This record gives sequence, C-alpha cells and structure tokens, in this order.
Amino acid sequence: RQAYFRSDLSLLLERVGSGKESLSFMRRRMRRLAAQWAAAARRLDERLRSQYRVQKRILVHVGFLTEESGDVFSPKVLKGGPLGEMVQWADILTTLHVLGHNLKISLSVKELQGSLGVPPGRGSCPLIGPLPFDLIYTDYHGLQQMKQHMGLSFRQHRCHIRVIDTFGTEPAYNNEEYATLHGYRTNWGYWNLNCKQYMTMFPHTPDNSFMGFVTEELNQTERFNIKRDKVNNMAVVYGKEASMWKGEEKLLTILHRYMDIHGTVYYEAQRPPEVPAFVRNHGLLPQQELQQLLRKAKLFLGFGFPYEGPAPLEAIANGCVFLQPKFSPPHSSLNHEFFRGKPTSREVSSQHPYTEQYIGKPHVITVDFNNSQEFETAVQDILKEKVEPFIPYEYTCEGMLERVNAYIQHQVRRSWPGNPPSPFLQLPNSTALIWAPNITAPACWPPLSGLRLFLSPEASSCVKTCQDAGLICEPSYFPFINSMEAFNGLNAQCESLEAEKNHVFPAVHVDRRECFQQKEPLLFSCAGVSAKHQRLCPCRDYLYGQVALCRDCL
Ligand code: U2F
Repeated sequence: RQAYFRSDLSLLLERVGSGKESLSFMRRRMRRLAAQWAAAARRLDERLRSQYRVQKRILVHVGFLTEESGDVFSPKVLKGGPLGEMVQWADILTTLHVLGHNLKISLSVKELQGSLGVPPGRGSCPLIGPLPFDLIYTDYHGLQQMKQHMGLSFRQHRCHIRVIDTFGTEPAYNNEEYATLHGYRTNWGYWNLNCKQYMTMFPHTPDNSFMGFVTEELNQTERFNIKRDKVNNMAVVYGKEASMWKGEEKLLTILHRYMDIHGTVYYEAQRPPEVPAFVRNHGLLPQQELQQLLRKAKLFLGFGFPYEGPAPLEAIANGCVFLQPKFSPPHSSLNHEFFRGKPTSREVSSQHPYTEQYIGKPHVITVDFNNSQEFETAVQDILKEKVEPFIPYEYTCEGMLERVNAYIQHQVRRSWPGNPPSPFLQLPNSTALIWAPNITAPACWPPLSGLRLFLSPEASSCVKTCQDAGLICEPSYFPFINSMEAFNGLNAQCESLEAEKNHVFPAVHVDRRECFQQKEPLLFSCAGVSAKHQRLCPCRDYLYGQVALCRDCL
C-alpha cells in the first residue's frame, strides 16, 4: 500500500493518550507544532510527488516511559528533569504519523506483548508466525523488554528494530564478542545490531543513523517582531536545575556588568533556588513561554551541563547567540561520570559540539570559561554583533520528514554489510579513489556513486579524515572497500595482507606496512582510531543542511 502524507494530528493525539505528565508534555508539543508539520508535509509532498512511498506497519515502543523500566522521567517533567527525550519522541511519533504510516504505540510491557501477539502470562513465549510489523522503534529499555518477551524470535526479527539512542553506540561496543574481549563492554551496548539501527539525537557519529528532532520555526511576522523586540542586554542562562549553575558566580558577576540575567530554574515555593540575587528567575516555564523569553534575549549562556540538549537550537532559532564552554581535555566515557558506561568513546569538545561544528559563529561562541578575560571579551563581542534567527534544515519539520522518509524507504537489509567486489578508479590529481563509473555498482543505499575513498593519516579516525575532506564517513560503503584492490589503488604499499577482527580495520600498520582487512562486518567503524594505523576511509558527499543524506540519496 502507498503512504499518503497526513496533516491532521487528531488520531495521533488520541493514540498518545494522557495520564502522565510526560505524555501531556508530548501532546502539548504536538498540538503547538501541528501547523508547522502540516506546512512541511505539503512542501515535501510536492517534492516527492513522483516517488511511490510504501506504507509500513510500525510499532513504537517507548521503553523509558514504561512502568516496568521504572519511568523516572515522567514525575520530573514539571520539576526540571530532562525533557530532551520527550521532545524527540514527540517529534518521532509525529514524523511517522505525518509520513502516512500505519502506527501502533506501546507504552507498557502489556501493550508490547499485545502488539507482538505474545499470549498473556507467557513471559518469554516466542513469537508465533511472522512479525506483524515492518519496523519497530524503541530505546535501550524497550530492547531489553523485547528480548525478554519475544524469546528466540528476537534474533530472527531484530533487523526490523530501530533503537533511539541519544548519545550513540559505536561498533566496538556493539559487537558482543569484541566488546567483551577488548574492554568495550558496557551496561547498554553489545546487542550485535547493525550500528545504523541506532538512531541518535544529533549526528554524533556516522556509524549510527541521525534521527534528530525539530525546532520551532518562525513565520514572517514572528521574524519581524523578533527584530523589533530584541533586548540587546538580556541574557538567559541554560539550566533548569540550580545544580547546573553551581560554582559559576564569578562568571555570572562578570556577565551582570553588561547584561540583565534571566533563568528558568525549577523551584518549590518554600525553597527558592540558590542562584545569585541579581538573577531574574522565572521558574521552569512551559516550552511556549521559554520561546517567548528567548525571542527577547540576545544571549543564551550554557555552563557545561546538560550536554547536547535541544535548548541551544531553540535559542539560536529565536535569534540568540549561544555562548558555551570549550572542554579541554574533551569529556568522554573515559574521563567523565556522565558519559561513563555509555557505549561510545566519542570526545565531547564543548557543551554542545553540534552547534559548535555545524553552526558556529556568529550564532555560537565556544570559549574557555576558565579564562575569565576570554569570557568577558566574548560577552562584549556578542553585544556588538547583530544575529539573525537560524535553524539548520535538518532540524526543521521538512528536514526531519525528508530524512526519516529516506531511511524508511531505503534503509533495508540489502544496504548493509555483505562481501561484494570492488572496482575503483583513481581521481586525477587526487589521493582519493572513486567507484568506476562504467562498472555497475551493486545495490547499496546510499548509492555507491557518492563513494570517495581515502587513506587516513595515522591516529585519525575516518570521521575526522572525511570531515577534513569536506565529506562524511559512510559505513555502508565499508564492505565494498575491504579489499586488496582498495589498498593498491591508494598506493598503501602492503607488504602483506591479513584479515582480522579489529574496529580500525581495514587499515595499514604504519611501520610494518602490513595491511589488514576487516573480518567481522559488524566492526566496520567510522569512529575507530589507532595511533599505529592508517585507515581506509569510505567517504561521501552530503546535502547542505542535511548531513544524513547524500546528493543522490533522495
Ligand atoms: C538534555 O536534556 P534536557 O531536557 O536537559 O535538555 P534541554 O536542552 O535543557 O531542554 C529540553 C527541552 O526543555 C524545554 C526546552 C527544550 O526543548 O524547550 N524547556 C522548557 O520547556 N522549559 C524550561 O524552562 C526550560 C526548558 C538532552 F536532551 C538529553 O538527551 C540528555 O539526557 C540531557 C543530559 O545531558 O540533556
């Protein structure tokens, strides 16, 4: 059956239900953004008219909101707890609904069992017959619950699962055997999925798929009003909990010399939060009122936590400059409590690396907050600068619909690792290789026409190598470049060739000129890095403002 765009959200709102603060928050968000989604759907529908889009049967099982997982988030919705996950799930559900798919929502293990056809009272009864869904979106909690309740059929059906995973999962952590043998085993990882099945909140590593969320867009009148009403010396501090402001009195005092400072810190009537007296604290605001505050403010100031949330994008979308601390050394699961145990070694270079790397100046200023002079100069510069509201296309409704639609229609098993041949062509005056255009490329998505192959410098990941070439690493291409031909084409001067399980392979040992192929397809990794190896890196182009998609991807 064909999928048709939907602009009416009432059926979705009904299905989400209420009864929990988290669900009410999500429904409020869906309602508020309804017109924006409808307009985006119209535009994308126009553009994709010629495409036949298959309607999929989709189960969405939101594990972290189930009572069985403890649901620690819902009671904190109105008390300054994390809302980023709720923002994202609301937007995922809306995207799937608007794209016209056949959606079932599950918020408890009982509903999950009902949806999967597991008879009640039979905890780990295997699914009988085929899976009644083409795709299942869940999170790590949900994955655990599914494994428990699908029994043996979990293995058989796991390629249909997509895991919403805020911070991402790297291949070395995902492969159980390798993680166990090499110290990458964490509480979350080792599910042996294809890493593209993990879908992140920001495009952290191309090893995973970038799911994202949306940011509220402005119409012409709102843009005009923002220009008219901006208060040049008004700052809002990022942080719903007083703990996020702790130890920052010195910087706040400096900022206060130049600007009026506002906050949205949650507090209980009898216990006002511990923020300096000169701060105007509004208490935790409904999302809509926070938007209004950001429309007036010139500066949105982060003190380092929370990491990688939606709020800086909202601030930038409303014409604020986001000022944030640089982390030196970067924070990661190796040196920071918050990331410890997360299945990634990614180095977080600032509070919000996405805004630092993909947006940058004049919207985002990243400085060393230990250097108060640097901080003060940044504030002075911001006061002088005029900044327009900005949203990267991938964080608009249209961008999210476009991306998720491409995943749903194209990201199928055949585009995932196998062992095909690899005919290459050297690009003139370049160190890169491309797929020979006269040779029929095997079916792959993203299409192989986008492939550019590089040999990384030593101690450089493929994420970095591709980035330095203005491209992005594409893990789906790894199986096509895991060959002697690829090494030869890049003039790697191999003394020998062996196949081993290692998350930096295919690669060349820098001293011994030994070349290594990858033996375990699940270990193909863009993120992997080794001081002793030069890696073979498959890169591709990407659309401006839509890093998940290549030029020929749509
Ligand atoms: C992130 O979670 P947070 O919820 O802490 O992220 P924020 O960026 O602070 O805010 C999320 C939403 O909260 C809203 C705001 C954002 O969309 O509009 N909000 C509000 O409604 N009222 C207010 O007064 C202030 C904010 C991240 F998203 C999670 O994935 C991480 O787990 C967490 C920790 O790093 O950070």
